[in-house]
Formats: sequence, C-alpha cells, structure tokens
Amino acid sequence: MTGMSTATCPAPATELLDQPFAISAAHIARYRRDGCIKLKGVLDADTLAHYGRLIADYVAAKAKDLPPLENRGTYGKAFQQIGNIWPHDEAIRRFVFSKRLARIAAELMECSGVRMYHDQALFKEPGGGFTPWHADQQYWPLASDRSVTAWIPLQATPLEMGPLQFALGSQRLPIGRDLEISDESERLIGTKLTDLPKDETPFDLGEVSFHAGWSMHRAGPNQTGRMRGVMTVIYIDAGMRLSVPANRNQEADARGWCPGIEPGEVIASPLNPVMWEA
Ligand SMILES: O=C(O)CCC(=O)C(=O)O
Repeated sequence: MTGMSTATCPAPATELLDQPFAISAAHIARYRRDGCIKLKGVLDADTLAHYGRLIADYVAAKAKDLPPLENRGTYGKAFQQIGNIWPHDEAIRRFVFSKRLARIAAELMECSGVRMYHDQALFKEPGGGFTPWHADQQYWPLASDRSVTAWIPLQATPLEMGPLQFALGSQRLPIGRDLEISDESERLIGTKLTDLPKDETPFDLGEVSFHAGWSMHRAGPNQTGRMRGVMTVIYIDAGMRLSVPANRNQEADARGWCPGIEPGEVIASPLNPVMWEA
C-alpha cells in the first residue's frame, strides 16, 4: 500500500497463502461465543505488500469515476466498494483463494468445507466517513447462519484509520437485522448494543478478523491522509442453500452472486466454488 509500482513490488517470499494456520479449540469457542475473532500473524509483510499493490491498483482503476467524497451519502463516504474481483483478475484470484484463509473460515464455523460467496475490496479513503453499525446477512439470501467474512487489512490499521469494530455476542441478538447500512442503522442498532462488550482495537500488519454474518460491526472514519485498503472474502458453508430473498438487497445478491440457483438449492453456481474442504 505504498507508492511502489507493481513492477517493483517484490513477489511473496513464501507460499504462506496455502499453509495451514493453527486454529485451536479456544479460538473456535471464542468465535462461537463472540461471533468474531481477530487473529494476529495470519499473513506476512511480503504477501501483503505484493497483493496489496495489485488490489490497490485494481480498485483505483474501478473507482476513478466516483463522485467526490463530499457529494456522497453516508454509505458512499464509508468506502470504495468493488465486489467479486476474483473472476476478472488471475493474480488477485491467487490471494482470494488462499487455502490458509478458507481453512480458518471452515474451522471457525465448524464446517467440513466452505464455498465462495463473494469477495470485495473496501477502501476507506483519506477523510472517508464512518461505516454504520450493521449485520451483513441482512444482504444475503442464505438458509443458515454459517457465513463468515475474512476482513484483511492490507496495511497496519491504527484506530484513526477506521479499523473494523465488533459488538461481542451480537450475532445472538435478533435486533436490527432488517436494517440496511445507513444513518438509521448506526443510530438504532448502536443504541441497542450499549450493554455488549465491544472490540475496538487497531489491527497489526498481518492481523485478520473473521466475523459471522449476523455479527454487528461498524468502523470509524479514516482520519489519516492514507487510504485504508482492505480486502474481504466471504465464505459460506459448502452445503449452504439459497433462501427465498427477504428484501431487495437479497434479491440483488441472489441474482449477482448465485446465478441460476433457485431457493432451496445448494449454492453451487460457477461463482461459488468450494475453496477448502477437509
Ligand atoms: O470495512 C468496513 O469499513 C466495513 C466492513 C464490513 O462491514 C464488512 O466487511 O462486513
């Protein structure tokens, strides 16, 4: 995420992307209790420098025609959002299909395998706004709660850059689940989470978080002069079935991310390959 060009950016020194990361029974218990977990040392500096540059260049090209920050609403100010890069870019696909990350997702969810739901880059610009409280599964037509997002910062992310924050245990509270990302979700969900402990900590370089589809999360604004580059990968249980879409966001997701799949069928379209199985 520096000013380095792709040509001068070193190739990753290791095959770390496919090596297993040790997930313990304590990690799994914590994820089950909190609905999220932050893991240090998942990726190394070389891997992040190499793929971070590729992803940043891809996002910059796609986002170049966005209106200026001041002309966008709360959602638009929160980040530049580029979804499903992997089918379009062979090099970035290598990063997104990391077996190390996919296996962590499967082990935390206690599934024997995981599929791709979609990837997305979330780049919070210098001066970019906060990300309102929300739960991702409001957007996802999924028949069970076995979904998880790997949130992968491409640089160390101090508090002033807007790291992801979580309300621990909120995945068990049936509140605010019908609310889209908005000023309303920030206000209504925020007021209902006051009794829950929060994780509002910076991310070290190489640290990655995993949060469940119903886990409530937000992020602060980016008060630095640097881009907060983040890549995300969303995994679903390999046996996940499509549910009947409950709102217009879920209708759009079913069409866009699960093409040709009907409610009740396993989400096994060409856009949803198995990424890891035991
Ligand atoms: O990156 C952000 O600011 C928000 C990320 C998020 O909501 C997500 O990955 O589910």
